[in-house]
Amino acid sequence: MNETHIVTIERHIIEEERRRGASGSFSDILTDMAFAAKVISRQVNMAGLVDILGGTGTRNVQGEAVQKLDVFAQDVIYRAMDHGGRLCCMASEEFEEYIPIPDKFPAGDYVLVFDPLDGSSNIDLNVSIGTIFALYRKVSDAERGSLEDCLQPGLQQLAAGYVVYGSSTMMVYSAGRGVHGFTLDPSIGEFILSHPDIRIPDPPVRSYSVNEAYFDRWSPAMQRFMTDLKSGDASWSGGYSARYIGSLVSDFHRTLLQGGLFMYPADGKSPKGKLRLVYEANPLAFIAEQAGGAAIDGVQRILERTPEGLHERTPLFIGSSTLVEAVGSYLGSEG
Ligand code: AHM
Ligand code: MG
Repeated sequence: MNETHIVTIERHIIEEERRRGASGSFSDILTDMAFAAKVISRQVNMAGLVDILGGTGTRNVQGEAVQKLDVFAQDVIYRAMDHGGRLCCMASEEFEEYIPIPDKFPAGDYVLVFDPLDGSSNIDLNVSIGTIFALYRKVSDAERGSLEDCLQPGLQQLAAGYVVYGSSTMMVYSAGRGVHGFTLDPSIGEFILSHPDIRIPDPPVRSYSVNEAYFDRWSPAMQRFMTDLKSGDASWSGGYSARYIGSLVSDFHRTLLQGGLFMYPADGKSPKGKLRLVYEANPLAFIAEQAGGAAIDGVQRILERTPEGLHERTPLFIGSSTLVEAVGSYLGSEG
């Protein structure tokens, strides 16, 4: 008889809650997130069929073109979360300000931050995209949250996760007790545990992930690291393949499963890098560390940074600890 247990994400979340002796609110938010992910996944799969491709003609707060599927994903997550009485506020990459739970609904003690659909420039190309999220506990006295609640250091995250809409849809989450991956079976509409207790391999499969077209804009230390990574004489250098999808969740997902190093450095054009600390770097850093990996901005551990703004950008180096330490030893000495 096949002894493998079949565990749905809902069952897993409830069992985690029992182990922690938690209240249930927290589990309900994760379960609602899994539900929203299924709805978004269905729509992503339909994107080539329905008249949803292309821009809406509007721009988000970063000045980038917003595509219809981003708006859809934003709306689904918001509507799955606004009325449950568990959140006090939310913050989304698509909104300039944080979003208090409306007065008509009860407010709770948790804060949800999310990037509803990352990598949206890839939608038209049938390249994998993703959703990223994190949960914090409210720290202010404001009933419906405040900016302070959304700008907590990543170390305060209670849970974080992402969904990758790839050749299959997967949801990966951590509530501070390891990292667990679930694959959506679309025929029954359930996320099933497929990757229990994920650890980032170290030593990794030798691959690095960076937009190397920007090499000339990088600092001398970053350029030196890249050159040495490929052909240096350190134990961690040489023998690499380059893998860059240009879709953060997918590039991170590969790095999580195979090990390696994902980089989005600062450069002459984007002195603070491109990725967002609150919505992208912090949740993925939490997951990387829970899986035995590491994440830095070049100098500092990502999770120790206190965000100054909701849409603050940061350089990001994330993956197998050995490689994150290696790049840190180059960039940390830059001065
Ligand atoms: P987005 O939030 O506007 O979709 O941009 C973020 C994306 C990431 O998914 C990806 O890692 C990065 O932009 C790629 O940027 P570049 O094209 O500069 O390499
Ligand atoms: Mg994004």
